[in-house]
Amino acid sequence: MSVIRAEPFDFPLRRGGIGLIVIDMQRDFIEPGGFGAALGNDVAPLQAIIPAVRALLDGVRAAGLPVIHTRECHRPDLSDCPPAKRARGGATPTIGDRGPMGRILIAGEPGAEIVPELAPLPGETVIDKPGKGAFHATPLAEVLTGMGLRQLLFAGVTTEVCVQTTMREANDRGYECLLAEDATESYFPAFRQATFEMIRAQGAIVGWTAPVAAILAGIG
Ligand code: C5J
Repeated sequence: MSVIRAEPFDFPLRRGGIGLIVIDMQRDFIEPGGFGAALGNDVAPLQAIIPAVRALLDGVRAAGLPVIHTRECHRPDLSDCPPAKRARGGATPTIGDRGPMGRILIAGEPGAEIVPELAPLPGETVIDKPGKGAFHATPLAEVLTGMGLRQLLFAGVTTEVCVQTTMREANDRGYECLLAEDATESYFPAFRQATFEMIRAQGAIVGWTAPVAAILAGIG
């Protein structure tokens, strides 16, 4: 069996059973004028990972492996947005309000779209999710079962929120999960690093981490 050189130990690669989930690489988190910026964050570090995510996407696509993209967004009537979520953060504008890229985190608005460099290809699955985790109130569990996957690669933003939440949910569902270190980013560098350490602790209690180059070498 081939492996991906990873931490805390090599990731056993079960060919045919692995796919990539790219979490929330949306304009609302990555470009000025979106949700992330409205919360007072510098979005530049998130923009900087676009080439690494693209390299991972290209390699996974070239290997013929499935790709799933997620988008954190809500229905225009906000019926799937708990008032507590909308109220938190103290941001103005907030979810559902109008900003430079349309209504913030609302499906169909320009800000909710994935950045053009990472746009889904025809045939790739796109999951719109109202929560931080991608399994809550979405068909992701059924999609993964239908694809016959047992292992998942993860990339996207933000590391400690939507990426980690989804990775933990997948881990609990029995998937072996590997996070691409240089293809994920946080508005808080210390949170990103802490997430890596939490994932890898106690013998890969949530999963593995590895650089994109190591992943590409393993799946190539
Ligand atoms: C956040 C996300 N951070 N995609 N969303 O609100 O991580």
